[in-house]
Amino acid sequence: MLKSRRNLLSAVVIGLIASAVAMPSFAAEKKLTLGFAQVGAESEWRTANTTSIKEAAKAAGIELKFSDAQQKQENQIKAIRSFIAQKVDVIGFAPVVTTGWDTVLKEAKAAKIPVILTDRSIETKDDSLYVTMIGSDFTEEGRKAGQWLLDNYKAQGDVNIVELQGTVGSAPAIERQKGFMEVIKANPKFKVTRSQTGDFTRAKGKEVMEAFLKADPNINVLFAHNDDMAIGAIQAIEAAGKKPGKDIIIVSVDAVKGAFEAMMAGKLNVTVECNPQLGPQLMDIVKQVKAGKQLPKRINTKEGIFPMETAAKEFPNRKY
Ligand code: GYE
Repeated sequence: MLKSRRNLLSAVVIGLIASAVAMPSFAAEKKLTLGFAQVGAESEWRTANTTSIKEAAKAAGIELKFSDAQQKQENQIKAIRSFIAQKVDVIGFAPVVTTGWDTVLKEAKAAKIPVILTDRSIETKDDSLYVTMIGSDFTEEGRKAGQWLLDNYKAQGDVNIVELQGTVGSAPAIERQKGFMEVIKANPKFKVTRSQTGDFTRAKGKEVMEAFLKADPNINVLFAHNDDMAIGAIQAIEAAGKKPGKDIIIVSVDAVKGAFEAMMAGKLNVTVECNPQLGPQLMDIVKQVKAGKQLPKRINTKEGIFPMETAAKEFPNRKY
């Protein structure tokens, strides 16, 4: 009895010493927490982006606090403030628009929480407010869309182009438009006659295209800043008794599965790829930032372009 008590006691003592020794390494392995403020769930691209971030956080053993801002800047600002209050290790966010972030980012900086931008860039005079920005080159995407059009549309007379813009003030809307215009101005026959926002959604893409079709019976080309708006517009074009992909040539961006389906049905002519699978790269960067590594200010993702003729062959390989 006495002996076994002593044994028990020494076992407890050994246990305590072991756990004390194990303590520092246990502390070093503390899970990192990432607060991520997402734009919303406006498009197929966005839902694929969210899935990628959630899956990658799990795989990397990072605790993710996720917030959906429903495409509203004030909601993103609120989410960032709440991440600061919760003392997360790193904040990531995809800024819905480019301007208006300095105040909240200064608060994050004062709290010594590093910020990583994903997908969309911001405009600021103070580059120290974020560590790095990981995402696509939207201007280049716009150029690719414009170049495809110049190379493939056999213009007899003037080419009447309408444009469905993304969210007003967002980096992809500003830069895709810029890249597209930069390229098509090489041929003065190509003219953008109408341009309005469809906020990157199918419903608004459809609604605005309906208005375009009512106002103008002679539209030759639609340039949509994303596939969802193009898909909404396809419905409007069909409802107006026209053939999308033939009567009206459609050029869009993202290369989501829905666009491949539309291309295989002959209703969408081309989509420029924009890769939403930023999750694994983001988690890597979170770890590097916490390890004190120096990172470049901008990390670009690589992407291609898919014309209609390639859709059936590519479709089985598409991941989003
Ligand atoms: O093209 C669009 C989404 O910021 C790249 O946002 C992203 C864009 C994408 O809603 O579908």
